[in-house]
Amino acid sequence: MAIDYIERIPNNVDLSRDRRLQRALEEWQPRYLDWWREMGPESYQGLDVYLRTATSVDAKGWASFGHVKMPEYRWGIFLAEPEAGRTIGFGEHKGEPVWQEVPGEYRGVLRRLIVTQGDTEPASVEQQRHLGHTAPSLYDLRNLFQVNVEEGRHLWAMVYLLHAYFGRDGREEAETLLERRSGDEDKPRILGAFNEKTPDWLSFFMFTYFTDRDGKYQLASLAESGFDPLARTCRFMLTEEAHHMFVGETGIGRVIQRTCELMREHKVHDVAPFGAINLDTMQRYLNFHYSVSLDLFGSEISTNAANFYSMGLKGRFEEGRREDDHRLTDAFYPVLALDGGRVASRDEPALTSLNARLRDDYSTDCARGVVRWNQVIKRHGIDFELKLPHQAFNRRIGAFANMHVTPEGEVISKETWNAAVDRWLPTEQDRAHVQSLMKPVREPGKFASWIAPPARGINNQPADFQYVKFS
Ligand code: BYC
Ligand code: FE
Ligand code: FE
Repeated sequence: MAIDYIERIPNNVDLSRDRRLQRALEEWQPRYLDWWREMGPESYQGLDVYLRTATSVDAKGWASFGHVKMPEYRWGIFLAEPEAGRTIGFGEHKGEPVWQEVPGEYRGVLRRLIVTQGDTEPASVEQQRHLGHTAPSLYDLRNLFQVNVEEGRHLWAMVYLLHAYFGRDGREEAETLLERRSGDEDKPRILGAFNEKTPDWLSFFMFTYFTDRDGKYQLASLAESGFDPLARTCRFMLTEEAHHMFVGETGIGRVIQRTCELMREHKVHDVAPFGAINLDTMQRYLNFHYSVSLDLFGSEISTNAANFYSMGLKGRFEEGRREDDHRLTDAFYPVLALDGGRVASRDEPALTSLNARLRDDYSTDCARGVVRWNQVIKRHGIDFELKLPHQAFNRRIGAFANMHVTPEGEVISKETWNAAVDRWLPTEQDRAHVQSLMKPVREPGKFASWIAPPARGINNQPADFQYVKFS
C-alpha cells in the first residue's frame, strides 16, 4: 500500500477512513512536536539536514533524500504489507489465523509490551540530545539526526497501535510516553540502559552498535507476533534499525582506524597526546555498553517471557526458520547460572529460558562486528584484540545481578573487583579524555582528530557534501 503524504499524518493504513482515530492522532501530533522541540536535538531545529524519508514500505526504493528541517520531518505510520493467510507461528495458538484485533484476555500484557518498546524510542532521543554540539563532522551530525528522527518515528509506530487498538487506556499510555524522561528521578524511562547518559560520541557509537541491536532482536521477536498490526509495524521498523547499527559499527571502526594509524605513524601505544582514543579505553567503553545492553533482555529465567511466547505475542528470533514444534513445552535450553562459586551452563525449560536464548542470539551477532574491528587492528600490524566480556560481567538484571564477575567470567570478591574495576570499565580519566576531544567540526569534508573519514558518503554523496547547512 502506498504511503499517503497528502494527509497531515503520512500513513499507509488508510487513516482518513477512520475519522475518530485520525482526530485522536491529530491531537497527539502537536504534543509530540512539543516534546520533540523540548527534548529532541538541542539548538539545531532550524537547520537543513540531509535526511532520508520513507516513501514506500517494500524492500526496494523506499527512501528519498533531501534537506529538511527536523520539525518538518514527515513522521507517520508505516506498516509492512500484510501477508495473506498468515497464521500464528508459535505458542498455544499456533496455526490459528493471526489476530487483527487485540485478544481480550491478553490485552494488558500486550499493551505493556508495546509501551515498553515505545518508551525506549523517545528515551534514546533524549539521551542523545546534546551530541549535536560536538559532532566530529557534518557526516556524523547528519547520521545522528537521521537516527533521532527515526527513533521519533518508532514512537509514532507504537503510539498508533495504542490509539488504534487500546481505546482510552491506549490514549493515556500515549500521553505518558511523552511525559517520562530519560534519567529523571521521579519519572524515569522504563528500562535501565535508557536512563544512562550518552555524554560523548564514543558512547553514541557504542550505544547504536550494542543498544540499537537489542532493538533489532526485540523487534524481530515482536515481528513474529500473532497480533498482526504489531508484527507488521515491527517489520518495517527493522528496516530502519539497520542504519542505526551501521552508524555504530562503522563509527567504532573509524575510531579504531584512526587510532591504529597514529600508533603506527608515531610508533607509540598511547595515542592520547595525538588527540585520539586508546584501544584499551575503547575496550572499557565496549564492556560497559555491552553489559548494560545485556540487561535489556530481562532475567535469564522469566515466566513473563514464557507467557509472552505461549500467548503468541512475542516469538523467538527467526521463529519461522527454527525446526521444532514452536510450542517448546517439552524442550530444554542451556542457560548460564552461578553454580558453587562458578558460572556454569545447565539445562532449563525452554519456555522460561527465552530471554536467555534471545540474548545468546544477540551476543553472537555482537561478536561479528568485533571480528571486523579486530581485522582493522590486525591490518595495521598491531597486537591487540577487542573482546566481548563474559555474559555475567557487570550485570544489574537477572542471575548475575550485583555479583562480581571478571570480563573472563571468573567470580571474584567485592574487594578484588574494586581493586580491578578501573581496568574493566571506563574510568574518570577515560571519560575526561574522551570529553576533551569532543570539539565540533563543521567544515564539509573535515573530521575530528580522533576519527577516520567514512569509506563512502550517504547516498553516494561526495566527501565534502553539506549534510547539514549552517547558515
Ligand atoms: N530495566 O521477567 P523479567 C530499542 C523488569 S531496545 C528495568 O526478567 P521480562 C531501542 C521487567 O519489566 C528494545 N526493568 O523480564 C534501542 C519486569 O517487571 P515487572 C526495547 C527491567 O519481562 C535503541 C521485571 O523486571 N524493546 O528498541 O521477561 C534506541 C522482571 O522481568 C529490565 C523491548 O524491550 C531492565 N533492563 O523481559 C531506541 C521489547 N529488565 O513485570 C530503541 C518489549 C526487566 O516485574 N519488552 N525488567 O514489573 C519486553 O519484551 C520485556 O519487557 C523485556 C523484559 C525483555 C524488556
Ligand atoms: Fe527504534
Ligand atoms: Fe534504533
